[in-house]
Amino acid sequence: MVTPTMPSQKKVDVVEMLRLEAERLRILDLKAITKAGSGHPGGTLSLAEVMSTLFFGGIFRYDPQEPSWENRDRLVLSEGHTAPILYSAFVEAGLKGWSIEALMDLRKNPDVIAQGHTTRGTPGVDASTGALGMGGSKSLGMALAARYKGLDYHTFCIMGDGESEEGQVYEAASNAALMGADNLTWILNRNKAQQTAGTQDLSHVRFEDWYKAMGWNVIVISGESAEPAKNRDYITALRNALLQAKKDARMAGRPTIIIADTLKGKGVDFMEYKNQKPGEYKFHGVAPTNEELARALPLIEARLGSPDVAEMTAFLKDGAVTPDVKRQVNEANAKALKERRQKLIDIRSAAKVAFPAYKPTDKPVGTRVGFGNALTFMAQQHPEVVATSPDLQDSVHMFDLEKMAGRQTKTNPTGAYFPEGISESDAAGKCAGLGMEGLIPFMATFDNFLLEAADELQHASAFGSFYVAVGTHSGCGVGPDGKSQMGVAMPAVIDHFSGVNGELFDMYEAADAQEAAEITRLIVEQAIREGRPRHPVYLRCTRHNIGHLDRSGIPDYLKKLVEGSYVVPVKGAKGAAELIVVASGATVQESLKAAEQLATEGIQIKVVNVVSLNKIQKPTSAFVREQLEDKLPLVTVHDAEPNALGHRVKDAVNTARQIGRQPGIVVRSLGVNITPLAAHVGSGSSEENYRRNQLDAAGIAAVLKQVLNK
Ligand SMILES: Cc1ncc(C[n+]2csc(CCOP(=O)(O)OP(=O)(O)O)c2C)c(N)n1
Ligand SMILES: [Mg+2]
Repeated sequence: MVTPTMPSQKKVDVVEMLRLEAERLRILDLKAITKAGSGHPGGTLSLAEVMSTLFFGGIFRYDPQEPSWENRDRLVLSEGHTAPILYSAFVEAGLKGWSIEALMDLRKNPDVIAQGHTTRGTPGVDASTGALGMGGSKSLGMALAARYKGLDYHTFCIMGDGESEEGQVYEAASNAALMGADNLTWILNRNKAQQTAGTQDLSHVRFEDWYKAMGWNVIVISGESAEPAKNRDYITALRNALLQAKKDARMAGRPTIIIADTLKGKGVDFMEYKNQKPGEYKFHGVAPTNEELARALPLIEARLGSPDVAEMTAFLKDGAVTPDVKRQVNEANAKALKERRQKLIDIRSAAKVAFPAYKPTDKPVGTRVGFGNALTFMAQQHPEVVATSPDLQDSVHMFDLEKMAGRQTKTNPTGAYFPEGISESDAAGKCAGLGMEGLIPFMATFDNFLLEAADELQHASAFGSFYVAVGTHSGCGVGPDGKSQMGVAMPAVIDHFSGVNGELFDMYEAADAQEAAEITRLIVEQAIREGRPRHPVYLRCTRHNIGHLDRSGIPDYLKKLVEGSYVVPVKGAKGAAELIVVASGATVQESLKAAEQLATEGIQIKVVNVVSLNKIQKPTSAFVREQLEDKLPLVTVHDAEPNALGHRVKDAVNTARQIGRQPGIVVRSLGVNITPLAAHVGSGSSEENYRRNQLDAAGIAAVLKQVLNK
């Protein structure tokens, strides 16, 4: 493996230069925050030495001319509010796109690159952060992607001590240890304080014990003082620890955490945290005034002195990779990537896997089965497909994928199944990291348990991460397990993350197992053909068994699937329809049965299957253009919270009006009633739960007749 550049000047005192550079970063950082008039000086000041050492101490591999160089090391600043100190390092490193002026535009408006919290798209920023607790999982996903793809980049993540109270940090730490992710190094900014209090006032965890107990390699270094001699010792220890962590990569079998024992506000006496009582420390989230800045700068400058400008400039330049090393790194990684890809293909080639092909007469199955079988097939075809499930691998049908492609462990880096404990947030965040590195990750759990990762899902849509979140066991059809296992809210939740036009989240729900398989194939093939989308994808499946639709009367079925909805022919229907039933998922077939029953009574119903509930409202959608009928009333049917589908169909009706059509109105939205005391859902058969919510064929037919006054 190629090692990164090292500051090469023989005569230069590297540690002293890093110390001086940390002080220069402090000055830039405080000036930017003061100018912005808002920000987090305390946390940023405690990270000055970390940034200086990472970027200029021969640790972090980067090319300032190509900030998104594919073989750069990765850095996730999980405590995203400390962004200005990272930006200051970018400026000093001469990262393309950055300048003092850009830094001084901090927080100015949504166009500036110096956003208040680190945001992807900014040169040098590898992950969007700011909602605390989420960066660790992303860093883990990035590190595991490197291992899977055979690449040698190292992933770093910086976290706050207060931030570490977030449960997801534990989830990610536990999984990183399980996976033996030794190409991953976390740096804990143990500066003793958080927003409203000292960290000891809100948590008594001893990080060294905690991480050791989880199986991490733990290094504690002391850096509470900016006094030059003490700070030199800190920087020396920090640099050695970071060098060691990189050296151990792919050998140690466990991730490293460097607990950097610092002080909040380090280096500016009146900004330092000094065991103030809760509520009394000022400089967490308050920018210095101009007067405070004027008092702070001399304190820093006194330790900085006046370093030789030419020497400093040369030293900073030396932090970057040289063209020679870059070439070697590129060559080595291109070769490794090619070899690994071939190996992944070879491993999978022997397995006999077929794409699902259900016939209408086949035994009913849950749509999850169609999804799981198709996923195994797609993973065989495309080694970019990887999968995880928080301890529900059996329920979500991912065991076959593991059998075919192997389980990812420290001794089996080619496994496409990435095991995960009962940690939905970490699973989702890890998938975001895997997706950022070009893989096609699927994360599956019960539909209801996706809610545990709601912050990650929202984050993925807001910041454009790609992975596929699959919710199986959806709706009240789950049956005997009862209400806590019934996912009914997720379609509405995801829809609300998907933007006005649904462009921030692709949503799919399958009406039968074949449809789940086709959607799975569609998602993978689109990502391969058109490149990874800049948004996540949601697929909703059932646990309970449902029959198979007869698609023989549906021409161009796959094209219709892409359009987001299609008309399902009703057997025995004659003449013009009197009402449109719009259904999604498992209730499509119940609606169809209801329509077939009513057809025998001379009542004509049109049935539309909505595959993507957030596509139908667009003016270009097949639903608006072709499937709505003038004046016909609409009834929506969904095994979910009723307004999810109901709301989008109403949107579609509005859109149709705007383009000059005369659709009828939505008269009823059938869905699941989870009122605590009403006993509409609970343990019992799927049929019974459907019956109680009028989601079964008989219930739907009764509602339709009532609406039509028949
Ligand atoms: C999920 C979440 N909750 C709350 C906040 C508000 N917040 C921003 S910084 C902070 C304290 C962080 O403390 P710590 O991790 O110790 O950071 P540092 O001391 O380095 O500033 C809080 C509560 C947030 N950004 N995200
Ligand atoms: Mg802190």
